[in-house]
Parts: sequence; structure tokens; C-alpha cells
Amino acid sequence: MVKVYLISTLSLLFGFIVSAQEAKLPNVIIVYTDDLGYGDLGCYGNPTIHTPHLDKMASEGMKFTQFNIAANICTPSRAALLTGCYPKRVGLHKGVLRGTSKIGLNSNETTLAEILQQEGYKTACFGKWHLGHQEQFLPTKHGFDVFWGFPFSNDMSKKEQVLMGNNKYAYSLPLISQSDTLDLDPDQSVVTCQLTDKTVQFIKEQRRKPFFIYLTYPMPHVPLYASNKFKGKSKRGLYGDAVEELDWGVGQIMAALKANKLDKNTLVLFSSDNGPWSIYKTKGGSSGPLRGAKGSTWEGGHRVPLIAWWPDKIGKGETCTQYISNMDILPTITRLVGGQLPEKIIDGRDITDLFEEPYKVLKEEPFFYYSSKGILQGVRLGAMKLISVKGDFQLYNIEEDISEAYNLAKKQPGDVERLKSIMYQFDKKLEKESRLPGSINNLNNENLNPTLSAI
Ligand SMILES: [Ca+2]
Repeated sequence: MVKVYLISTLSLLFGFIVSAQEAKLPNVIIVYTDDLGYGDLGCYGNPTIHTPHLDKMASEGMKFTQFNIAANICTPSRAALLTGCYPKRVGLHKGVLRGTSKIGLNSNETTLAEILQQEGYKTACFGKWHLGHQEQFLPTKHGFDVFWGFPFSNDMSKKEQVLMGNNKYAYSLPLISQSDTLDLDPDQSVVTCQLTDKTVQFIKEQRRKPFFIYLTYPMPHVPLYASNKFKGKSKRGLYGDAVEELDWGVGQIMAALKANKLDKNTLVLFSSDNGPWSIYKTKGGSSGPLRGAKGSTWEGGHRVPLIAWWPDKIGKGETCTQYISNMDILPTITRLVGGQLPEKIIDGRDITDLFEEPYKVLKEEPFFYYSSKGILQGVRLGAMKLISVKGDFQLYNIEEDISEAYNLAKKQPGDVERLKSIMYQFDKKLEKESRLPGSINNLNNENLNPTLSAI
């Protein structure tokens, strides 16, 4: 009897220690919106779109004013976030993937989800993936236990293109659960709500163990959709409706964290994959004071909002003005959870210190601007940015001149040459080090394409 009692006490004690250790690991939620611009949130100066939940998140956490995405379009941006690398390093720098693409994220790459899975996290991707639609490229093959969402953009469908007055794409937009196609061209007006519900449910189900949720709302990418509850409510038209519904979604998630007593132990990051889609004029978003938009290497293409929220860990209402990038998210979260960095070279750096000391001056590192076709067009070092505009090198002090309006190239030729040299040396090195994307052609198996075969 005594022995049995002792064993059960020990096992209880051991169980307690294990769960206490697990409890220390923070949950991680990354909300990655699509084509939301730097000027689209109330807390980033938008005059008409109401974003009370995101504004509250910023007032309780930290807002970053110089957060750069390593690409100005969807696929390479997502590759950079999940691998911590410049898209060119992982071979996904040349434009976006479509329903006819034969490549995707290589299984040899290590994603943030895989790192967290190794640490015992339950992982989910809800929303738009865009790193390959064939089965071997889907989130479930890249470290996510759960996937529910879309393999590519919400406009990549014949039906949506016809509604937009175009004759583009011969295929439909699949809605996928794990690797099964549930539906084709579903009603997009309910998607923000569905993804929010999936996230809230996952939080509830996984509340006792650490989890990672990568919530990639397809909004506010054109074509825009909002549910009946939000449609026609914003002063900023359908674009504002879509953003206000995203804000509502974030509010629901915050409420779920509180209701499940997880709000003190969850890091939530809110951002966007690239700048607003200006070719659709007012249908797209706003870069605020920044020049350019999605698809360009001006700041408006690369710089987007980033709000970090983790009560008692990340300063209340502080603003961090350091320039950082979406490639820094992987090494930062890896350090926060005590995980293992990928063995292969990555480009991001750990910026955990900024969460505690937002004014800390980090060592200056260059940030490189690649075009939507994957060609190097610019570099930033400190406040100075060099950008090639149709072969003409222009120089801006982007901390004094946020709108890139005053070209200093003629006044500061030394800086032009210095930055040009940094740019080309890096690209030459990256060219040698770059790795191949995954390709279905390497697999020699035509049947590995369930999504397309279902269309
Ligand atoms: Ca995008």
C-alpha cells in the first residue's frame, strides 16, 4: 500500500512538474492579414476606419513604426515569415504562386511551426497559405497539426475574376481542411467570421498545452468581402468594413484568451504580409504617409503595422521605432520558447530585447528590398535608403523624410557608392547560398495534386 501510495504521489508530483514547465511556455498567435497598409488602423493614424480592439491591443502592448516585410507581395512575404530568410534564399522570390504553379516551400526548410512543434506545441494554420497548393506543400507538411483555409489568394479563381470583370484563371478557389478539398469558391463574406471561430475554438480546446496559431485572414485583399453585420457600416466603404471585421475578429480572440485565463501567457502579433493594393485605388488600403504600395520597393510596399501584445512582458502602450523585419519573428520566438534555430543559414535576428527595452539601439544591419520579381532594388542601413528606380539610384533619409520625397543622391554620392556596394555584395553572396524551392517535378508523381484534380 505504502509503495503504491509513494508511486502515485511521485507520479502526481512529476506530472505537476511537467505541466508547470509546459505552462511556462507562452502560447503564440500570429495574425497575418493580407494587403493591409501602414495607414489602415486607427492606432497608425487612419482617420475613418474604426479599429478599437487593435488600438487597445497597441495601448496594452507595443507598436512598431518601422517593421519591414522582406517582400512586397504575398508568397515571398509568407516564406520569409515562416523561415526567417530572404525569399531568394529559399527560392520563393519570383512573384506569387498560382493554381498552376508547380513549386512550393521546400520540405528541407525549417519553419517556425516545426520549431514550435519540436517544443511540444500544438500548431494550427487558419486562413490563406500561399506557399504551394499541392499536398506535399500544404501547412500539414510544414509543421502545422491543423490546417483549414485556402491554398492561394482569394482573387485566384475564375468566379472571382468574372465578378471583377476580368477573364483570368481557369480554376476555382478551394477551401481545404488538412489536405481535403471541402468546397470550391465558397462564400467569402463569411470567411473572416469562420476563421475567427476556428481560432477561438482551438484556443479553448488547447488551453492546457502550449499552442501556436498562424491566423492568416485573406482580407483585406481584393476582392473585398464583409459579413452582413459589417457590410455598409464603415465610412471607408467595403475596404473599411473588411478591416473593421478583422478588428472584431481580434477582439474575439482577445476575449477568448481572457475567458480561458491565457491572456498573461500568450504572445499575440498582428501584422500584414505587404502594403496595400493600390492598383484597385480606393478598393485597396492606404500606406498612410509612406510612398508606394504593394508590389513596389518604396516604403509603402514593405512597411506595415506590427502590434505585439503580451501583458506584463511587453511594455504597455510603448512604441518601438527600431527598424526590424518579418524575418526576425522566427529567431525571436525561437528564443522566447527556448527552441532550436534551423541548421541552415537564416537572415532574421533575435529582437527579444526590444520587447523589454523598445528604445534600445540595436547594431545597424542592412535591410534589402527585393522587387516583386525577386530582383534586388534597394538597401537600407541606418536612416539611409538607396533605391534603384529604373536604373537611377536615389538616396533618401527615411527617418527624416518618411515619404521618400527628397532625393539626396547628388548631395551624398559617397553614401550612394557605399550602399550600392553593400547591396551587390549581399546579392552575390545570396545567389551562391540560395536554396531551391520544392518542386512537384522532382517527385515524378502526377497524382500528388489533389487540389487541382478536384477542380
Ligand atoms: Ca498580400
